[in-house]
Amino acid sequence: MTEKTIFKKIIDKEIPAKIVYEDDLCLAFYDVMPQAPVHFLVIPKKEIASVSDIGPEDGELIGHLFAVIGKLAAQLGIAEEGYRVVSNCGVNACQTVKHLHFHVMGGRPFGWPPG
Ligand code: DGP
Repeated sequence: MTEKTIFKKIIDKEIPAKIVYEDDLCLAFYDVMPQAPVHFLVIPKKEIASVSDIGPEDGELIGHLFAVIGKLAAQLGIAEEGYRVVSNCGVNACQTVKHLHFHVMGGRPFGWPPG
């Protein structure tokens, strides 16, 4: 059996996290290495390794995750000035945790294109 990812352990409440929001399908919690004044992660409870592993059957779930992102961004006060949503996928994008996650960052300006 493969070892649980750190995010699966957070879902299973085996390790603590500063949880922002939780429902049957997803969990949102603050990133331990924040890159912005507000930086939280939104993850599905379903174990999907990365964007590359999203299937057509996940359409409703992914839509739900983005609805949650928008709602939390508004609640946490970053929606008006704008925020960035990022999903690192694979080695070149520096994905370190192989459980699909969306970084939601706000409270400062972000450059484009990214470095
Ligand atoms: P990445 O896989 O590169 O998209 O980033 C994973 C992010 O997860 C990284 O910004 C740090 C964060 N992270 C890693 N381990 C933990 C943890 O145990 N708790 C929390 N809250 N965040 C974590």
